[in-house]
Amino acid sequence: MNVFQSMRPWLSAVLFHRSRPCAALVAFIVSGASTVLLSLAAQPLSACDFEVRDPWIRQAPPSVPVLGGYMTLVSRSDQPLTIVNISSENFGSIEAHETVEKDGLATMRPLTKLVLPPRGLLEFVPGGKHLMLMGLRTPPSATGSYPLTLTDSSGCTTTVNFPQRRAAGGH
Ligand SMILES: [Cu+2]
Repeated sequence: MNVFQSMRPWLSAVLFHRSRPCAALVAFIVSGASTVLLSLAAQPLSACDFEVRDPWIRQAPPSVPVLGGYMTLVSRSDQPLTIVNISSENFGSIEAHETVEKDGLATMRPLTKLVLPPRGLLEFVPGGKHLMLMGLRTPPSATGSYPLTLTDSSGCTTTVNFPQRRAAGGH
């Protein structure tokens, strides 16, 4: 039994649990394995089928209890992709909301599901979908950003730094 065969059960476990460090392991393992698997290694090491672009958090004085967060979620999946959790050690809780106009008033409603269309986008912008970051526990990093961890329905997680940005307006 060669090394690759002995690792096969473990390799399939790794392939089905696609977090970032596991993808690095897969690339490492397949680099010595068959040419079929080599095509996997040629993929970029971003493990999840989604990507977070242009993340930012609206800068606010410490007295403001809730911060607004924005980003563009991009799917590389051919299937609808659901984000099931967004969390950060810096905040007690994070919710996704949508601002809607009702009787001439802007109100917010929680988004119960975050579904990205196949190979499509979900945009979080001021006045539209946004993240509400509540219960600040720890200040931002020295560079002024907050790490947020996003999890999809396959269990794949990615952590992205959200820098603070000055911007006028509400959520
Ligand atoms: Cu809100």
